[in-house]
Amino acid sequence: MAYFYDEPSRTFSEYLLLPNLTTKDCVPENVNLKTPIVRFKRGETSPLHLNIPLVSAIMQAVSGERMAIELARCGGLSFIYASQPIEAQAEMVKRVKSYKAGFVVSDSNLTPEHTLADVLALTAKTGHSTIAITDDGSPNGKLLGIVTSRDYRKGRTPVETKVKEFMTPFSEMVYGKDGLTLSEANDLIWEHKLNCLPIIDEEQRLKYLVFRKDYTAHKENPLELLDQHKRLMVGAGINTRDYHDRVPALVEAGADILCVDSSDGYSEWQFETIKTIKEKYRGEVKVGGGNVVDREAFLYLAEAGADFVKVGIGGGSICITREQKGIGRGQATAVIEVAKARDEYFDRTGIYIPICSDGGIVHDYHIVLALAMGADFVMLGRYFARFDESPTRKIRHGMNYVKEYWGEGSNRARNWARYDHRDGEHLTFEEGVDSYVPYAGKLKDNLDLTLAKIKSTMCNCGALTIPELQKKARLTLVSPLTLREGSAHDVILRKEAEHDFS
Ligand code: RVP
Repeated sequence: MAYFYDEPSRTFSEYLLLPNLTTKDCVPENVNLKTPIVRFKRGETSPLHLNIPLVSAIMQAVSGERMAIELARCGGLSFIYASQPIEAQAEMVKRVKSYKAGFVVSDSNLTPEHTLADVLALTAKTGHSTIAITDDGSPNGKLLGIVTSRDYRKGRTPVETKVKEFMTPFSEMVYGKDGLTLSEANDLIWEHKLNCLPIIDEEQRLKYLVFRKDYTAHKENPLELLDQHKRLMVGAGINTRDYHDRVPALVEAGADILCVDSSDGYSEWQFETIKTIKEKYRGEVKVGGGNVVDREAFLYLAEAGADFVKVGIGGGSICITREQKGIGRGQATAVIEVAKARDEYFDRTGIYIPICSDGGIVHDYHIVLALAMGADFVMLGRYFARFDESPTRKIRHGMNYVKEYWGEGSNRARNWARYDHRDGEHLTFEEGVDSYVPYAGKLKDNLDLTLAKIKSTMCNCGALTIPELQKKARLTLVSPLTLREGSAHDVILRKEAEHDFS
């Protein structure tokens, strides 16, 4: 006879946290959200961690290079989507790895033979007043001079004047050599009262420009997630089909961590994929597995060598797997059970395997619930899809803007490898929808607010770190009436009243 669970499976909205004693030192400024992302032994620390417990979903509509750069700058991590050709994915990873905060590739360049008219036209087009003068007018040509608005008088200097006649020539310029740190570049900027410092290589070819204002921005990102070479960290999705070719390309491109992207990770294909990668690279390449929703599946992937395990089936905002196939589990119950299995595995083996709650985060407080239930970090799709940095189009919808957001199991993404049934390279039926989400602006602005809420809740729970929250949290199930009590009730909201009265 089939096995029946005694309890229904639950989702985040069915739980609330109870406050614990808040001591005086328990204030948001003292909360540290650092969290492990790969397995480690008792008494040691994880070789990789996040500075904030959020990663962006392995999805075409979410994790491109722009998202990866901005999220890593804020302390989190993106997993570049796997549903694209290997070369294209590796190129995205490379571009994130070669990004240097504060070092920008010059986008306004001319040659000494151009004229002031060209300078004015370019300035009008780009909005930038600093123009690098190189031998071939390219961003990486030999640097011969620089032009800023201080070098000419608009309306006075004849527009046909050649750039070489009014530019600041290389011999009179202050510049930095490639390899300089941002802090050293900043010292030169201050010492010489510059607005912009060009960085050149040994052959005097222009590499980057460092602007004074960018250094200030860097200072505003103290949580930046960097590797040991001070490059931004980035993850990448893989599948169980072409991993023999995809993994070496991603490793070569510099990916810091991989994750098998599968809607159901409890399979021999996934076991084999993880085990092969761990053996081939002698544990050096970090790879997570999933998705799972129960103890057995977690232990199975733990045995394969997974560095972290992702939890969640059918809870994603764009996911219709439960409707289509009738598989899945309430996200809260899945996280609670897998976290227990993780702790049990740790007690037995001395190896801690972080778990990631993936999908179904609707409100910011759901993130704290997931962490309190034992998740070490959470993966979000819808949340990040709303921001400028997601790779999709922003479209006007009535008086508002929306961004496109589609599931990997939709016909639009055609990520057949994620919904692997080994019956060819196609999706037999959809498990995801194509949708829109309300546009919400810049990632950083939204993230700051979300993190402020997370920290504040943690203080209510008397926890300054995620492990402390996991240990101390007290959670209660809520009845539907308690839920109603939790939002504004039995009042006429001013906004609605004003609308009715007008
Ligand atoms: P959400 O944050 O609720 O939008 O969920 C994102 C998650 O949904 C992804 O990380 C992935 O696990 C899952 N997903 C992605 N595509 C689909 C689908 O088409 N069914 N589901």
